Amino acid sequence: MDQISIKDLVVFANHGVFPEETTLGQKFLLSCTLYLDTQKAGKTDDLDASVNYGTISHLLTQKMQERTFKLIEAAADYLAESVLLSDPKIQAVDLELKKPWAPIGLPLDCVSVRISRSWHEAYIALGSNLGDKEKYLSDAVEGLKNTPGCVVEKCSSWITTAPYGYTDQDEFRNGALKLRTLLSPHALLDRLHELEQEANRQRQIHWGPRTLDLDILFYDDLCLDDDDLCIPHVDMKNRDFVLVPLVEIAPYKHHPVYHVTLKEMLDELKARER
Ligand code: PH2
Ligand code: MG
Ligand code: MG
Repeated sequence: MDQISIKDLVVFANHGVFPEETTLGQKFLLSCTLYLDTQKAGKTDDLDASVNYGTISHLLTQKMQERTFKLIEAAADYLAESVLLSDPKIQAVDLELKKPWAPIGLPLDCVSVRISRSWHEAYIALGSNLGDKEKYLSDAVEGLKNTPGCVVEKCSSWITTAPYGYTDQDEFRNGALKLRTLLSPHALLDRLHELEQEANRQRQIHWGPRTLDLDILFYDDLCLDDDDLCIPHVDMKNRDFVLVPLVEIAPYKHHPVYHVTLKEMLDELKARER
């Protein structure tokens, strides 16, 4: 993707672990590369089709000076996120924060941290089979809309489904949504667990009745399997309550492991069930 870069912007600010750093302040150097499509601006010569590097430089200066962080890691994370939130045209950012006067009592050229942050695309499954099911689902959508660094881009309608797996329980309301997010997979999972807790979810029977279940189905084309998280979500090829709402919002999305579209997965499931 195209890049616009800013190199060694000088900012005087008050970040640091040592008290003298937060009281006296010191010089920092900021470099950042923005990833965006510049072709339209290239063809039209119109600044509105691109991102103004002057605006970004002022934003970086203002964000550097409006708060005090102990760690350059924390300052860099805050800056990168502020840049990504400032204009939806910016897909990703690399950011380097240098501290040339780090007061450690030794002669060094500078210390620095360098990070990369970007928007990601995630799909979430929603389910409820206890209490006011639709209210739990719509509160979860609102909760995600109100989560910093999360934009709900599409949401399916809610469907009623028979319980799958453990069948001696009430029918479900299910749905799916598409999210643009700055959260990592595990940070997103933590946020989903918070929303389940806000719905007073009790974890008693495995696969048992629940007020709210939020599962990550896809995160970009990532394949991940660790103790807390498995992406893509397991067993979706056998679950119409996942595939039907997903196909409503993303029929032609490819499954990163099976390499078929979601619509093909659903058609295949229906053929098996016949
Ligand atoms: N969720 C389960 C187990 N079974 N059945 C339906 N119909 N809908 C669900 O959301 C569901 C289920 C485990 O998460
Ligand atoms: Mg589930
Ligand atoms: Mg779950």
